[in-house]
Amino acid sequence: MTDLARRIAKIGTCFAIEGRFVDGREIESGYINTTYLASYQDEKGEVSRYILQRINEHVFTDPQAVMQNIERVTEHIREKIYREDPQFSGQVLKLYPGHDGASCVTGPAGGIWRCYNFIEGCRTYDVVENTRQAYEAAKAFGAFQELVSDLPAEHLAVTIPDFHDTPARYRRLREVLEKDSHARAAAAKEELEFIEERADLMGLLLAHLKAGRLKERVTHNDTKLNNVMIDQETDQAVCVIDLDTVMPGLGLYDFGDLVRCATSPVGEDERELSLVEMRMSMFEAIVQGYLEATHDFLSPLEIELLPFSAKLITLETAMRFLTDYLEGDVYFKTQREGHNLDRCRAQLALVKSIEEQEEEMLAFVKNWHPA
Ligand code: GN1
Ligand code: MG
Repeated sequence: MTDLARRIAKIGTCFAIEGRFVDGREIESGYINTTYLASYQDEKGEVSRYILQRINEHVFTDPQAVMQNIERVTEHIREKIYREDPQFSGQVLKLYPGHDGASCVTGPAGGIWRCYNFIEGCRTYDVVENTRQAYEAAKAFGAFQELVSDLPAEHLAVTIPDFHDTPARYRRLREVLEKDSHARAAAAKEELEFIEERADLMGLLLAHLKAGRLKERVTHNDTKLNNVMIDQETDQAVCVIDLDTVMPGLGLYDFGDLVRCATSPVGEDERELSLVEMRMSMFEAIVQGYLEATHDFLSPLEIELLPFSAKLITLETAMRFLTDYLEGDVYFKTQREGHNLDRCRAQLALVKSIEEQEEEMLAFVKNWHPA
């Protein structure tokens, strides 16, 4: 057994998991938490797999509040699915508690850990391969919003304040730029100008919220494509994962983030910017999947703002990557020098591509009608 597998086995002993530990490895796709996949074998020889995950306490300063939100949301969804469609009850995230019944534990070498079931027969994608996957991912996030639409937003804690407050993200970028603690601002001059030119757009959604024209809902807040488990054989979306940022928010940011992650043919850190593109075919599939699940409860204004939300969240994400680059890469995990700057540049290329097609995107949304 490798040292890593041994460490994973030790963490696993903290949880109420049945069977004998047989194998463990790291899953490296997230930027924030540390995630391991662990396999256990029972007496009959059957293998069950679990996710063991360490919560990044630098990002989530109140892990208990995060866990409470997740418990509330998973229980709500499980009960509802069980009532309406019991066959799907195994395809929802389930927390395995520690031996004292708590939903998270302190690991043998420290850190706050939790354990989930692993959804079998599925995989995740960083880039969509076809419109079917885009449609399915959007339907899954839409269905998630629908499932929690009757859960009052105030029942959930705000675990990261101002998470999708784009003007606040801009202010923070400007503060970090002012300090320029790692002398990196000069490398990002063009990017900073591009962002500045769009400063007027940043407060639009929050202004609608403040004026009562948009409603706060329970939202996922991290609708990355690789947060949907997709069935390997049928390409059907089975389950939405990564519920750490589930909290009160605007549904539009969730939709927009999906367009950001699932329309470009290349990854979010692509260096060859000419390859970054908002593909209309993928956008149409996303609108289709999302609205099929949500049109009953979305307002006309929310529907009209869908294309704008894609531009806004992409700009916001670019600012977050740039802020982290200027601060010395302290928030997002990076794999190479300048990784956060590359990510920022790819996001801005996507903003440009969205702007070029915004009218067409709006026309498609306005013409959409339920079948
Ligand atoms: C982070 O952990 P992960 O990779 O799912 C981030 C998201 C960003 C995303 C960009 C808590 O998500 O907000 O959109 O990276 N999560 C947090 O890829 O900040
Ligand atoms: Mg996440």
